[in-house]
Amino acid sequence: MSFSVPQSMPDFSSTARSVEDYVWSKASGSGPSGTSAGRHRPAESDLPLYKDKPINRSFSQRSKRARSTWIITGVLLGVIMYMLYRIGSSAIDHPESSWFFRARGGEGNNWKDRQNQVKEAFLESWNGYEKYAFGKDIFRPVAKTSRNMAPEGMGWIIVDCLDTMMIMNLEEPLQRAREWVANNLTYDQDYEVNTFETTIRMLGGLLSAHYLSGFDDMYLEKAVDLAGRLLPAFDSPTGIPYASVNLHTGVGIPSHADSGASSTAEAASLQLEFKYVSKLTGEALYWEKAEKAIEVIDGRKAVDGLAPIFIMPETGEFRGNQIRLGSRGDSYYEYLLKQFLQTNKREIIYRQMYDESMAGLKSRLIQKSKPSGLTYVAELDHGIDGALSPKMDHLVCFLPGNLALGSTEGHPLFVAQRTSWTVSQASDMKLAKDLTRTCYEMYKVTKTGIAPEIVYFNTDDKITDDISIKWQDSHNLQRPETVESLFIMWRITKDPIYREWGWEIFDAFRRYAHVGDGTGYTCLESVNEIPPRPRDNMESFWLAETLKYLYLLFEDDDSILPLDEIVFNTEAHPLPRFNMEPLFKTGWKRSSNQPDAPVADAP
Ligand code: DMJ
Repeated sequence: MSFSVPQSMPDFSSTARSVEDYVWSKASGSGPSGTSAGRHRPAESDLPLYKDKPINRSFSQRSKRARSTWIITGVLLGVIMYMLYRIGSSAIDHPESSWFFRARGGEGNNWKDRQNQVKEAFLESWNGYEKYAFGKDIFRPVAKTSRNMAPEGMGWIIVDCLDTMMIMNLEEPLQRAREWVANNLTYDQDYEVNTFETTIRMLGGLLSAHYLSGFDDMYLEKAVDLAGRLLPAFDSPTGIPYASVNLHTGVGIPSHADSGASSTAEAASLQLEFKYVSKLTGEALYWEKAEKAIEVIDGRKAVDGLAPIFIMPETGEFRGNQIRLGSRGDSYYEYLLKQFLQTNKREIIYRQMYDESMAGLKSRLIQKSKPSGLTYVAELDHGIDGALSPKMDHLVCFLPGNLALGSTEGHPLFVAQRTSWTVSQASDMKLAKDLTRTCYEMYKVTKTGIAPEIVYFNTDDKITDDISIKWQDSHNLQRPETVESLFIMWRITKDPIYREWGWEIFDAFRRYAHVGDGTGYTCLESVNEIPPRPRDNMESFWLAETLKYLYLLFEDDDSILPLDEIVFNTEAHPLPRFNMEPLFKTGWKRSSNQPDAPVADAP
């Protein structure tokens, strides 16, 4: 089997897709040609039925033809470049002063090489995992030990990084990973999982692997099985998902902490995955359950779109009044925007909610530190009218990338500015730039050059440091949010500073988080100790997100995973944008007095 990064995205609106939608609308009786005389209407227990679907084979064939053309063009260009280089360097004794050297950008033009170094870091981490922990959910690279979370393992690390291997063209390890998934992975286990984490990492990972592999049904089969096992999490009186669910018994379980409340981010960051399962299976149930959660949250009418971070599945009421864009709040805002993008900007309701929240963010949470005036996002510990806390989680650093994505909808900045460029778009982009700088500074201020989990910004005129770190917050968990934003900022603005910052961050990981004996990279106890003590663990998102985003940051070809054609889920798993018609629609309306929004044009 040969894997390569797709040169074009599958097109759900293609002729093949129309046939597919037709077949599926007939089969499910839910489309425009609804009645299905003589056809079997699938009951819920019949899933998965996707095996019967016609598959858009032309995608991989098109991709092969495009590859051949690129290879020939690439070889020719390579020969020409080599000849020019020889001419330039033989004419002048000191090549570094030659026109050709300068034209290449001097020492700076080494992004391919840097990208390869990221790939090597991935391979080293993977090889350590494969040698000492293959198939296990948790890997301690220093002790070289491992263990499972579920009795038979969840595929926690393997499934989370399948698509990174595809993107990096790591064919052999990918084959071994695929075999493990095909032969060893079962989700039929009497085990209670976190609904959100399992959805974004496992379901998202399988869906993305299905998509990037050119629709390998093995991954989809596992995904649909898992989605069915996760669905009972939504069976609360309100439709707000429970924090956990037992994969075998199919029982949703309220959080054991927080008085049974679900976190708002967790309840509202399942939609991209479940909606894509609906699209692939033609079965509306996943869609409906997932969107219901957003309807309930919107019904609580959070002031200025800033939702408290806990919500009760039993009543649909917020619990407490803490508001933040860090832990338990973050991806609620991310998925508002991305739901709008995922369905090709048809579901304007999510764009409205997102815009409302971003306006609330700007008016209530954005602050400047002293003395340097770094822009940061404060928290509200005591409700919307309470005092601001200058604490910011590293998790918030997803926000600059998200703001940039919302500003241009994934298009390059110069394109967006040419077509229509509103005050609000410009303001989102400005904030995105300012916050990206702040997130970078969170790395620069530490002794290792690696960011801690949480920082505090200074608001006092007498203190000279903008950023301070409490010892209990000084650990690093290999989190991706800053490099995620750097990647998006680079793609959208093309300002090379974002690549340079990403390289500095990667270099700091190599210096201080590298285990050193071929087992990869570890979390750290404190980013302000040299040498740092390992917090012996490799997070699955080190492979799934951090290294993937760094690799993509150093990729020159923007047609690889183009931001205006795909959406990354919150675990960095790319999923295609698609048209929801004819089978699906937004099944709810906002209860607040929102003006009717114009219907967005399909792209
Ligand atoms: C990941 O699982 C996801 O990015 C999630 O949205 C936040 N936490 C981790 C990474 O930090």
